[in-house]
Amino acid sequence: MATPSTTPANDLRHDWSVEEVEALFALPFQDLLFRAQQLHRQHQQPNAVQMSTLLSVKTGACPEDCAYCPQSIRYDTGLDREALLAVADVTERAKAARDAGATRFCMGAAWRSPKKRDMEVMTAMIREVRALGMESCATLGMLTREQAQELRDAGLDYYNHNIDTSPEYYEKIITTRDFQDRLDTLEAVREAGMSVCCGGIVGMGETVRDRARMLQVLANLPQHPESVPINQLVAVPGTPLADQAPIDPFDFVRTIAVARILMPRSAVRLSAGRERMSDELQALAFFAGANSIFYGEKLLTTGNPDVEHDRMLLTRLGMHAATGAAGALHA
Ligand code: SAM
Ligand code: DTB
Ligand code: SF4
Repeated sequence: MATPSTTPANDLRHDWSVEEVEALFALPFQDLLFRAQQLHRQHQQPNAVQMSTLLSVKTGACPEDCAYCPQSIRYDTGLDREALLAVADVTERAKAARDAGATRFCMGAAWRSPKKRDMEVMTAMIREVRALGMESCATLGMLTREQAQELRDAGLDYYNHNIDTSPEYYEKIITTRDFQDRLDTLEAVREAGMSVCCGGIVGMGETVRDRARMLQVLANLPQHPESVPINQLVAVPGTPLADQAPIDPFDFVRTIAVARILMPRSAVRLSAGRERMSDELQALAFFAGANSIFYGEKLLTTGNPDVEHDRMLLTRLGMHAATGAAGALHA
């Protein structure tokens, strides 16, 4: 097996074979974590954690059929549908997030893709978030090149668009769009000059090979995503994945470690699912190379640890909020 690059940024690999990635997953747990932590220390500040706060600016009634998602109109999850929030309300929430210590504000909308009128409101929200001195991020579904440019021109730093799983498992999870649609949007985001936030979900019944393929696709993109969210499925009653058995926590940590090894300069985010994780498991995920979290009581529609608890956790671990805006375009 080839040794992952450990030196200069321009020496990052984009040619991983799936067998190489599977071999990483198959390493003894301690060997894998040691290797990930070594790379982590070469490329990242070992005790800093980047904090993003999420806000669902348009909730529910999404026409897509993503099997994990409580916001799809096709599943009865008891979620109240909400219209697009007013700009002033979003500004207030962003300010509160900033005051609580978040450096990035991420706005999510349950759309297949934004419409013209939506774009006008979103660009206004992005300007407000930038004016607060925060990094901005949005996740609004598929984008055309023109829409990506419009968001960039409004000052959007990051666009989140996950590949979610392997190309092979994708059709078991989503039928209303295909894997290539996701890649096309990611390309449009890159071309517009924004930073890419792209990762996926584990614990949806996929195999280790699917996890390896998902990370292989991310690492072999022409440029690694600046931010790689690794979500653990939040199994929401009413969705097709409601009864999915949880992933073995060690396998979740392995996924983080392999992401760190494949994309040593990216921020790897310990994303959805933290509410179910012990402090000890989260510490292990940080050791494996996670250095970013969602910070705030809510993700989009489901819960997240409360901020006091997260602050305490970082303090107990001697970790701190990352300052500065690594990867940001307008820092
Ligand atoms: N509608 C847009 C889209 O799909 O790109 C943006 C919002 S969508 C909710 C953003 C991401 O949240 C999804 O791609 C998925 O990775 C993650 N997500 C949604 N529901 C989840 C769940 N129940 N558990 C874990 N991750 C979830
Ligand atoms: C990402 O990878 N995870 C976040 C964010 N990007 C948009 C969303 C998680 C959503 C979990 C389910 C919910 O709260 O609705
Ligand atoms: Fe809609 Fe996004 Fe949920 Fe899929 S993940 S149903 S596109 S909100």
